[in-house]
Amino acid sequence: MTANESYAAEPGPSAADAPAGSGSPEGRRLSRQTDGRPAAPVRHVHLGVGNFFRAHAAWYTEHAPDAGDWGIAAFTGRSPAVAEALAPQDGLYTLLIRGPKGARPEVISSLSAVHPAEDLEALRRYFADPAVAIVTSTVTEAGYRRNAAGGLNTDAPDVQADRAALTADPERGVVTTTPGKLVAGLLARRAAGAGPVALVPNDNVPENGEMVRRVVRDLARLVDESLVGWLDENVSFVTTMVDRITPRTADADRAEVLRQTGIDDPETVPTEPFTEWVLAGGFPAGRPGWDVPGARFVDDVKPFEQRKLWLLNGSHSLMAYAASILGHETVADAIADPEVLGWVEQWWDTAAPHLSLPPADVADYRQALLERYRNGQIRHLLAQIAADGSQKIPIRAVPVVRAELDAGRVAEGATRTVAAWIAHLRGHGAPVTDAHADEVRPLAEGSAREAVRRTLSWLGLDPDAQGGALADTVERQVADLEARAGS
Ligand code: CS2
Repeated sequence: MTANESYAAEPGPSAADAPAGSGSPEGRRLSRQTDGRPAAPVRHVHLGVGNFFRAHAAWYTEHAPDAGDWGIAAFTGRSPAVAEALAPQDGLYTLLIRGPKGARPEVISSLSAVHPAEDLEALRRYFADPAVAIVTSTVTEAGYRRNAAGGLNTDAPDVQADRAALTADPERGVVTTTPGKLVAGLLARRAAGAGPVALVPNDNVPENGEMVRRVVRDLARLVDESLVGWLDENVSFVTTMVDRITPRTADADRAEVLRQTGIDDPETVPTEPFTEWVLAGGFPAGRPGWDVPGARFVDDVKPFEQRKLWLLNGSHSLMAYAASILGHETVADAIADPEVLGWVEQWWDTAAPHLSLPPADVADYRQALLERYRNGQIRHLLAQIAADGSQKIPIRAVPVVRAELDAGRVAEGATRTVAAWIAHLRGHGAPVTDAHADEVRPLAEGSAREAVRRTLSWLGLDPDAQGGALADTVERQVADLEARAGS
């Protein structure tokens, strides 16, 4: 069965109906001896092991025909506890694939080792190993430490500290940022003569391969100019579009795994049946057969990236801000509200003409998205999606607002997402959690008019565009949403 065939198991009794005792922590723990494949030799390093990586790339490796040759060594990111929690279960965990009709647990064996983020000795050791061919990362948009122009933010104190540490001691300098770790690893690889490698970011950012190339080259230039030429010869930066809706783990997910399998897996990861991975770029030292479970290798990711960022992520952000103001908690709740559905459809109608994929593909994708959003087995919290709007709004909604302005229009379907974000920053709907909260929250202070003008300018949009119609429209939408708050 491929991942995109919907899983057709009949719903079982809910965990609440399970026989007494089956919900207790008496379940056994996962172990390679009884539940998974032997740990494969490490050929792939990952930075930022969270639920998404474990539902996505690790699943593709699990289903590659040569999985036994492609072990992953993963390093923690924002959830440092994962390394400790996975150790007693030999890196195994259960992926709970929640389709509309039921949930199917699957043990994933592809993580051969999990290290805490600060284990730089292990990181350098892997990079120096010629067997290691791939380095993936999912560290969120903010993790790459970019400035507004897309290069490395050399003013950030942690970037400066990494630069100083690597300049003073390239072999042992202590680094903390993602660009710092990649440069530290690449210095070790060059020193060991370990040959070419592919860096493969898996974050929802347009042209993510190019993004990583820029920040890595910028830091390399500051640390050791001669590394830049080596990078250009030896490192392939692969651009990707990644897609699989993966919420945070809830107690109900662990209870479902225990009920179905008798396994007590605190590291259960819930996900949906659908998955997509589109990649462009070379793998000079090889890669697993990820194409067999459905990954696509193309020359240009951009059409897929725009389709996904605008239609999926754009509507997610719209719902995260606007539907949470109406009191909805999850995507499935939100899309069941005809008013929210209308906003989402209006956004899609506005964005779709700016996509380059054939209209029939776009129509199919929209239909599939509605089915994915309506999957009530997935409790995807709007508050989770609302996080880090400062990184998301500029790439998910603003390009379409701008394309419409260029065509002489102020498109309400596109500006609503911006308006809803402004209302959110003003304290309505989902709480504000943002790596740049100190910068963006003040934008939305004061009267709605001031907030709109300041935020539009911050987003690089001219509030006076179309004779002031842009700011007027957004201000009216903010006022409408604020009037609905708590209603
Ligand atoms: C979501 C994404 O949290 C968010 O911002 O829009 O994580 C989304 O679920 C994934 O990109 C789906 O592939």
